[in-house]
Amino acid sequence: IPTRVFPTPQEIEVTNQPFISADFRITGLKSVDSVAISFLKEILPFGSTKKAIPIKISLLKDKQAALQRSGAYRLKITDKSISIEIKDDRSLFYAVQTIKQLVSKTNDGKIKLYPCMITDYPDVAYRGTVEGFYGTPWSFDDRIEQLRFYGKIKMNTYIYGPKDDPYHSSPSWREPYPAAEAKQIEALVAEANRNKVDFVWAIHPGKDIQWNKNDSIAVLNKFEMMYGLGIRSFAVFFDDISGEGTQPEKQAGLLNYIHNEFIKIKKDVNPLIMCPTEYNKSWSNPKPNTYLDILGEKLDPSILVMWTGDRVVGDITLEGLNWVNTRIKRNAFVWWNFPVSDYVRDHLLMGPSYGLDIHAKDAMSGFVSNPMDKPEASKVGIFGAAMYAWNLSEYDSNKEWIAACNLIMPEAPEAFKVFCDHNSDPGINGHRYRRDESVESKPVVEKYLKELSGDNFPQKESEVLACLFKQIAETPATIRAKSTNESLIKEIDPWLIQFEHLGLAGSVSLKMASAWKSKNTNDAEKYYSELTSLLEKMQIIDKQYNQNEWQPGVKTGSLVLKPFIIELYRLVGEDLKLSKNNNLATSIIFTNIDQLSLVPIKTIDNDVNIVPLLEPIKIKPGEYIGILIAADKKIAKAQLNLPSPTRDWQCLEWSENGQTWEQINGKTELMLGNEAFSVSPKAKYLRLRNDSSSEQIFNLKNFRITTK
Ligand code: LTM
Repeated sequence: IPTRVFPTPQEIEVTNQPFISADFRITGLKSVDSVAISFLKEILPFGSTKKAIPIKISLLKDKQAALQRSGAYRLKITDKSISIEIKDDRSLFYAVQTIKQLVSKTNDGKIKLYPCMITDYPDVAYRGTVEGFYGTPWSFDDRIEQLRFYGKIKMNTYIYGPKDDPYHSSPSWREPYPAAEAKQIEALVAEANRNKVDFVWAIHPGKDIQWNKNDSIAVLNKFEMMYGLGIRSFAVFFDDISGEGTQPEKQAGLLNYIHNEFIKIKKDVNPLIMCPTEYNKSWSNPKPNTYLDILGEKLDPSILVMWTGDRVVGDITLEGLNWVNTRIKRNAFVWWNFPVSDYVRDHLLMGPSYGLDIHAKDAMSGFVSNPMDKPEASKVGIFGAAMYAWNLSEYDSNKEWIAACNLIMPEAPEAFKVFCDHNSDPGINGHRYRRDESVESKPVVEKYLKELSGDNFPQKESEVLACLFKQIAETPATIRAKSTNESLIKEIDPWLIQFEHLGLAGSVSLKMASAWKSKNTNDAEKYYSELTSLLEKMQIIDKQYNQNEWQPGVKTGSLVLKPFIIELYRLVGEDLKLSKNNNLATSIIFTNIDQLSLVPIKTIDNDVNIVPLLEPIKIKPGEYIGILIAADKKIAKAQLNLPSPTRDWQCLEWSENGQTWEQINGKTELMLGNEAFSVSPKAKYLRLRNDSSSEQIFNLKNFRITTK
């Protein structure tokens, strides 16, 4: 068949003899979901000729329990007819998603379909994401795109709970959303409905809630306002709070009140979801009759209780679920903290979604993934979560990771896999959560290092790693050139820049080690110096990009590949008694303009030049271009020719350490000339910064420093 059906259906039989048709028509049930029907019409050509293949939509006749679940469907395709049996609107929508995956087109535009018989339903009732991270919430456009993505991968739940939305949490949870935001929520709900996703709006009142009538009514009023915006699913979060708000009896009292006074009264609202304060085993009081048992005892049985596993961030095991389920007297609703990166903001978590028990389907009521603040990049992890929650026993994390890369970057799937493969471990962190990274390269690296310390040079491993580092160096350019997903590229941009440098540094480190091992000291020293510059550049990228206040910087290949390069650098440096610190051996470009990050520097004796560019360069507010000179040099003078339509944006500065800057006044008029000027003897850096609030444009004709 042309493509696999995802998530893996519960039962599927497909023949390998396709048939071709130009025409289809609908029969059977009349009042079915119009969104699914118009979607079906986008996939299949509809007509009324005699040859048109009838698509019959009917209610599921088989009454087995699994087929009573929302979204269950049975699809039978033959060359004479298509039959879609459904439980509800969601079933039809999912059946149509499956048909879309099965359809391909002949050269003359006709439809090619493979006869098949599929019986399908989800293992877990609620499957989706919880936008529950700390940091900048997703934008409106991001969320629209996510909801569409969830429809495609048969996820049915999006829980809205960004910690940094003040109207979700303190201080403003009691207040209505401002009009513009309210309108956006309405539009999001409409998009969620189109994609058969429940938009669950969560409130996080526990930081300052008063356990009195006023605040109970405040929660109810807020829910009523959200109901008015179209919300039909609600949650109350009590995570990450302390003090008064944490009392289980009071929490249960409020939740039961909401259940009785709101959920039960509105006839069209889904069961209430809550996130407890003790939301993982390591934070739970193990003694009987404490927090979790009280919730289990007191909460109305219909209220769903969230749970992150044995730890805040960790694997989901059947054993761990059984432990909590006994206490809360219901099946936990899993809040899986993956691929969220709010605790390791200098890393990306792009690896497979693994650590999920494939035997746990009867132990959970829901499964949602908490993603990164980067919605497009998170799709890799989310896809895995969706595949898992639909069909646990068939879940294979690696297979689905490959499928995710193919789906998310179809224009450059191999390059994207290389990128994700080496950007998956979060690094050392407080949750002690680690992920595999560079899985296939790791044994090669280990063998290389082992052999290098012996008598023989590891030729085979060296070749494999040289290929890998070349591929890594080329990956960002391939992704940028081929992928049409601009949002994704923007999200991962700093890591793409750093990844390219990782590849370059890796290639040079291998050449250095090879020269060193064959006792070609001159070459080894030359490569050592080149590697010093690249490592210094990686440090600069780490200091310039993604400068958040928590974990600033850009780490890539940090589990296997970067430590490997550093190990070679140390080994050769120590043996040849070369400079052990990272002091720059040669001058390098100092810029945060992406377009320029790899522009080379030409150094001839004391003359240091940024190699000029033909095309004009755009410089955003705060961006700069400059030079960091080699450790043993001083700046004698400088000479710039950077013509630009206006010059009042240009701020010329020097620095000794790259942190504090001194302005060189009155020098911007020199930008159009070639007159040399002197700079403080303390200066190590010289840069021209866009000091205005708008993007500017200039030509890089001459940026030259004379050193002494
Ligand atoms: O996990 C829960 C229930 N709460 C918070 C999340 O908001 C946060 O994103 C994750 C990961 O840092 N950890 C939490 O404790």
